[in-house]
Amino acid sequence: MPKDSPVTMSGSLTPAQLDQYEKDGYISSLKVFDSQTVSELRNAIETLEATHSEGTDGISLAQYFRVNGHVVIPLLSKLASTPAILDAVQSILGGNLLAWAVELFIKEPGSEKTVSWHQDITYWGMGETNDEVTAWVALSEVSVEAGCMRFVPGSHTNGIVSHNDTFSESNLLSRGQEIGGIDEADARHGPLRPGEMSLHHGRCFHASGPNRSADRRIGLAIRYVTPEVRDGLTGRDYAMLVRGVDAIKGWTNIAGPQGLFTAPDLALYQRILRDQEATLTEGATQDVALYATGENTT
Ligand SMILES: O=C(O)CCC(=O)C(=O)O
Repeated sequence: MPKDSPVTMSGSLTPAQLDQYEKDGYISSLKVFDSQTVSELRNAIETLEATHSEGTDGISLAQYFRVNGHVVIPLLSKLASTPAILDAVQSILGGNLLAWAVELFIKEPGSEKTVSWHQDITYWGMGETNDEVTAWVALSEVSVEAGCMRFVPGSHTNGIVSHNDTFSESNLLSRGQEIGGIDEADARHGPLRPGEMSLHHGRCFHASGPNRSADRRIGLAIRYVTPEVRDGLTGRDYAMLVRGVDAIKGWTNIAGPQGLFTAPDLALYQRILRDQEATLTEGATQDVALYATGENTT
């Protein structure tokens, strides 16, 4: 949104943008960061890659970047509270928001890594909720050539459809899960300039291609939920309150990290992994790494 746009209690999306999200299940090209901020954020991420190339506590940096990095890396936790992102998400989910996951999707220049057609919430143990939205922020040029996301407009009106586990090595998803039979002619590309974001619904079919550009393709995905999502669900899951209140407490509320890779945060990270693993791997026919960790050099 332009800086001078008033943000109302109902959030920053215009009625037309909200209608588009509700009709298509996604909306693209929303400006969040100026170019200076994007370059500082990219620099901070690449500095971490340089200083933590060995990982921490027996876990690679690539895994922290792909799974729950906001629990141990203050930068990622802080990004989940970016006002311009929350203002837009609030238009869709309302004023009580928790960040369930923060992930970096990095494809190196020339990478053949792809993401197959899928719905996000298939294995997340949240049921078929409408109350989960991903904000995906471009921290580099995310063109068609660089492997931006593609979406099937209106596909979020389906329930959760069946996915085949391919366990493909070139797939960035944990099980290489894919929805079969999608006609590419129905898909729309969602290219993003650095600092822009898209928002997508947890049941919207989406995918992405290889990075044929000469630069890294860096995307920050933040998964937002409402307190109601876990109302009545069994099992334990964790989320960080980023706006409003959680009066329901179906989520175990976590605070942001105390510092970079502190011992208590690393212990919490392990606990969350253990508790989430059973949900995310349920029904898999072979061992599943919680998420494929991409090809970061770390
Ligand atoms: O970054 C990508 O290519 C895919 C991201 C994705 O599937 C997601 O954020 O849900």
